[in-house]
Amino acid sequence: MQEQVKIWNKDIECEKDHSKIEAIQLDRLRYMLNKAYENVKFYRDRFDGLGIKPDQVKSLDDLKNLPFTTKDDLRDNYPFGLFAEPMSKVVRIHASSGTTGKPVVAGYTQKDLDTWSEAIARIVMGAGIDETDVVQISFGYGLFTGGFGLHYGIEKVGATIVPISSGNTQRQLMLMEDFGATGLVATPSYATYLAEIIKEKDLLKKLKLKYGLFGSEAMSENMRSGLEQSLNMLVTSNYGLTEVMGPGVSGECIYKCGEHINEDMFIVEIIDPKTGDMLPPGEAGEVVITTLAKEAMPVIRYRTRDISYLIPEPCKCGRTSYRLAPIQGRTDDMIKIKGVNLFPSEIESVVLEFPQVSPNYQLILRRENMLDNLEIVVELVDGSLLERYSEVEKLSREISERLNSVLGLRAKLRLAEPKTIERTAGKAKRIVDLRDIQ
Ligand code: DLL
Repeated sequence: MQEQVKIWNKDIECEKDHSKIEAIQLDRLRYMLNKAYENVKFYRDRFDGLGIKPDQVKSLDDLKNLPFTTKDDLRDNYPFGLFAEPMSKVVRIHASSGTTGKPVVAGYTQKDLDTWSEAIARIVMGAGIDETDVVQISFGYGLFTGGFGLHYGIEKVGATIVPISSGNTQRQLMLMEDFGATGLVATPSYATYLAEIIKEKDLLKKLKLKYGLFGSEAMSENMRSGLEQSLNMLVTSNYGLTEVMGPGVSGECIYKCGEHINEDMFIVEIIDPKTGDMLPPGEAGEVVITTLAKEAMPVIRYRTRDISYLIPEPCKCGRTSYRLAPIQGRTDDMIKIKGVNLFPSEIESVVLEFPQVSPNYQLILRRENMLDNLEIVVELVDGSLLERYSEVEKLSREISERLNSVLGLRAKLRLAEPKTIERTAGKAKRIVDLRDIQ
């Protein structure tokens, strides 16, 4: 069936004259900079230290003269040091899960929550959702921004929400069938797990799924097409991070050709991670985000560590906003093996070309003889293959050759029994780094 283009806020999303959006951006940027300077000691000290006054920013181009904000800056100001509003105006706190140390905290005023719902309403409608849909939200509801973040935007477009949160997979599937969910909101990893059980139980024919709105982690094209097939749905990705709001920065429309940025709410730049210089559209580098519409916690030039590039051309859906290409990975997840730099998603993409392997994999890093070594562990779809030695050998050889020819990567490959890699209801842990504990 031909998918229909749906647009929540035509005035903003389809503005033909991009200079009008840029005028909004500049206006909001100048307001936000002054507010951050007046109310947040961290920004005031930093600007004063560099001899910069917010009023010196006269054009969007001047943004490049402003200092970056990093995750360490957020940690140093934990928990509420970057808030630009008194706590009496802050109505919600979220925080990133952060595996070590203190989490990154985000605060929201009532107006921020309204802005957030608007950002999400545009994204989910772009991905196909409207008031006729029943959407199961399988993101965690809690400090994580995913559950609550998607919730209010989906409610705003009038869809029926099933706020089941993450985990309890059997119950997820029962309600998915009983309530006739047409939309699923989850991480691609959790969707992969759900798809696995759906296949085992032969449930697909009982489900009405049409749209998968996935985010919070990278998803290769091969992972996407696998999910589209196994769940018989249109899969889009949407992007965001706790530091600047949560989900809502950008999202793919039904044409899946880059994520439309909510440009009146965020300025997204791409920089060279080494030099900090701004890069032109089309060139990949680190995503840097400035918030334009956050009251409680404005963030100036936040270095996300995510790698992507900008696509300026208008999309055939009618939206004119710049798009963000799929996030390739995070600079801190980049693996360097024998002089080759790689993101997990690149390895994923090659491995998933082979129908004999499932989308469950792990990358194990070890240090041997002073060198970093990578072992790629991939689960087989059919465990009985392991009993047929020559077939295993052949498949291993084919995958290894493909990894070498596409990525220049020579790594140990292990084909594992099905279900030996831990499943997750949230973000998958792809990299297991054993280098420091050997
Ligand atoms: O993951 C916010 C979110 C929730 C986005 C739900 C989309 C859907 P954090 O936990 O702070 O926030 O993690 C942010 O996750 O810097 C990226 O590295 C990664 N990430 C988020 N969305 C995508 C995506 C949420 N669509 C970090 N593709 C970000 C690739 C993503 N990576």
